[in-house]
Amino acid sequence: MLPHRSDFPTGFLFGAATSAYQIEGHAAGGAGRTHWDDFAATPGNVAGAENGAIACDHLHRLDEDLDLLKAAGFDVYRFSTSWARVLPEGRGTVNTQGLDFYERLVDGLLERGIKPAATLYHWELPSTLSDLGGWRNRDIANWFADYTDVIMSRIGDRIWSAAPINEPWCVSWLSHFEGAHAPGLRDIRATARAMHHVLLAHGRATQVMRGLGMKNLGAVCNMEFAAPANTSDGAREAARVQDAIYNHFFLSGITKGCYPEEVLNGMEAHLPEGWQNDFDIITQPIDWIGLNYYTRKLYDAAPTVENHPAPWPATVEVEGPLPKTAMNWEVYPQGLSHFLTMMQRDYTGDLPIYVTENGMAGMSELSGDPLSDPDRIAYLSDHLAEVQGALDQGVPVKGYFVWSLLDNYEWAMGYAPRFGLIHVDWATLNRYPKASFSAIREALNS
Ligand code: IFM
Repeated sequence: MLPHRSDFPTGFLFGAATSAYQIEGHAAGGAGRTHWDDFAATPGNVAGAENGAIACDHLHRLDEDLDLLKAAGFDVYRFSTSWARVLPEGRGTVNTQGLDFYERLVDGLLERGIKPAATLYHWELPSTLSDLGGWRNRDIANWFADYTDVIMSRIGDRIWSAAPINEPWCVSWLSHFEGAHAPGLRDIRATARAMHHVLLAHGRATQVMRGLGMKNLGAVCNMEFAAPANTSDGAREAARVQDAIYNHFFLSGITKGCYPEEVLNGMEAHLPEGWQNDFDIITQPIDWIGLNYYTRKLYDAAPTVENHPAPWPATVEVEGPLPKTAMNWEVYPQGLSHFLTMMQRDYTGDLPIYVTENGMAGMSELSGDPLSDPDRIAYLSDHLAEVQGALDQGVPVKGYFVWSLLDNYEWAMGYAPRFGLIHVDWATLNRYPKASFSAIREALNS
């Protein structure tokens, strides 16, 4: 059972979130190749070498999907625009079909009384820009600013809120240090550059959108609760370092104009020259901050390698004991209120906070009408209770977005994990609402 709309402050917004490459069907509509197409085509990177070529075919089923958002009673829809759909080569020639599509999307939302919340980058970098070094190349900040200008000159006047980049940690650390997402690098210098440039691009895009007269601009960071795997000093230190990398680096850069000491200890030597001079751009004023939250991780000190100390950050992940989702992620709702209160206390004060993503993946064994997904309802309910707890403590949480409206392309895991309130049959692409969709509809419409 989900809490009702009336259990939240008046004006609290409920939304659903998706992203372009995960649902649109990237092969259609004149979009250019992206580094995710390249990454997925490389053996071993993605389950079944699956990519986003068809995904949910949202491009051709836009009205049906917008009707589902409306039927659920959502106030706001968080979607992303694809850089490679707007500018297939990353720069230069505009794909007018792409601009037309995003205009239809925004107008379709407004016609249905739903607020459009746009994200400009949710991971599908045009391959041509990847060839030039992608997020390692400082020029990306200006390429991104130019793309922002093109898309927002067309739809910015009707956008309710906008954020430049989804989850800077994934764009940089996960993709350049862990090699788990495109471009699949494992290189500390590339990582440091990507971590800094992603924030520079955030700042440049924010400047462009302000220049266009847009309001309600924010930033979306993902966070994972980092806990020591045992009581040793080594485990405590490992959790502290991972917490700094994951949960403080980006927020600190954007809101305070500095990076945490624990991260600089390992990364400073690899940051681009003159990084300290970029904070005027990075700390552009924002109107809200978004938190994407799913899980916690346990850490221990990495063992020595042939008597040599493990290189920084010298941490290893340890499997945790809590129940897990289909992503093998522990369910740890308490982390959500932890981060909401931490963000307000240490970084953002009175700035509105939105939970811009939260949800869980199941596998496909669903039956019944509507399709039964009690674990998802419990997950959402437990996390919404943590939001209520934070509200009770005075944290200015203004809204909550479920990830995700539809089952979709879950990046390196392909199409097996299903995050949707709506089941998508991958053979027919038909949509089937799950019980969690009905539970949301009751909670929002009653
Ligand atoms: O599917 C992703 C999304 O693209 C970004 N945030 C986390 C989700 C679940 O892994």
